[in-house]
Amino acid sequence: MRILHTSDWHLGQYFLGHSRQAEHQKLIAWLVEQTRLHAVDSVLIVGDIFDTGAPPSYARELYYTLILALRDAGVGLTLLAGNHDSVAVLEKSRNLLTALNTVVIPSVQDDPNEQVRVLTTCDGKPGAIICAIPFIRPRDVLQSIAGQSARDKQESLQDAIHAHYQALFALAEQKRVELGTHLPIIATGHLTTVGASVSESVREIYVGALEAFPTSAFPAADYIALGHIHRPQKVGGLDHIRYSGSPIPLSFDEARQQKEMLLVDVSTNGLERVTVLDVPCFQPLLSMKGSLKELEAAVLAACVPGR
Ligand SMILES: [Mn+2]
Repeated sequence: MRILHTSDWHLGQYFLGHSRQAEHQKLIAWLVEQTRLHAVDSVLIVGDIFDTGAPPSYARELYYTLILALRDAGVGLTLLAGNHDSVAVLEKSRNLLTALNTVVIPSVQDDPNEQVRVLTTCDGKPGAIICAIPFIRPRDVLQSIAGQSARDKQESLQDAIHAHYQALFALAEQKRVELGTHLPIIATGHLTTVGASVSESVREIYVGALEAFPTSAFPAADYIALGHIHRPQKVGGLDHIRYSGSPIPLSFDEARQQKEMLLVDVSTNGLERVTVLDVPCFQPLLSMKGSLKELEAAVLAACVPGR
């Protein structure tokens, strides 16, 4: 089956006094067209769907527009919460969205079966098993222990996240046996891994608790779809552990990055291939430095049509 991996949409971002609404509208239209052109079965958005915990109405409207458009296109959608998302906001419409072919995972669930799911192809056949893991808040997996040092806390959080991945992966393997076909297993995550390069708009998570998760602590999934880091990249040079990055630049230091989404083909043989889809730039960003006089000239030069 073919999965499209993206993350960090930040719907509702208010960037230096400007709304990103028009860019996100174009992005949704572009994405829906890509799913048609490339025969995508299922889309994964790996966290930071919204920019803030209290997204403006137009951002919620964009969210529903995206969900309806993919439903109409017959494409599955799995949405994971990121550190910017409010668990309560995503939780509120979750049951309703189930009826629209959309799975929303706002937080770690009490019943692990909620997070280990079969992804189907457009024609309804099982294509993969997903361990749908959102941004993990320490309170989701840890009980606080009095007298722990900062270092102890960091270690126990890392151990708890590792245990969560292993438990879901074991459940996925069990489901695979029950289904009787060697379905590929995909895992997700919204976190910083060791060695990933960040940008200005990435809010540090796990400060004082866990700064970066070691790549070796992930389970042996066929593909690990990550979010949180806005620059697209492979992790540790590995083909199967990747950040898709954000689809639009969210800070000036991201302006020169070619933004991407990833087409991930998996089969009963595991990961077949990952194809990079370049996202068009819907709104160029430019930062310039200089005296007022120099800036005036630079702004005029930048405004020349066709530049
Ligand atoms: Mn983000």
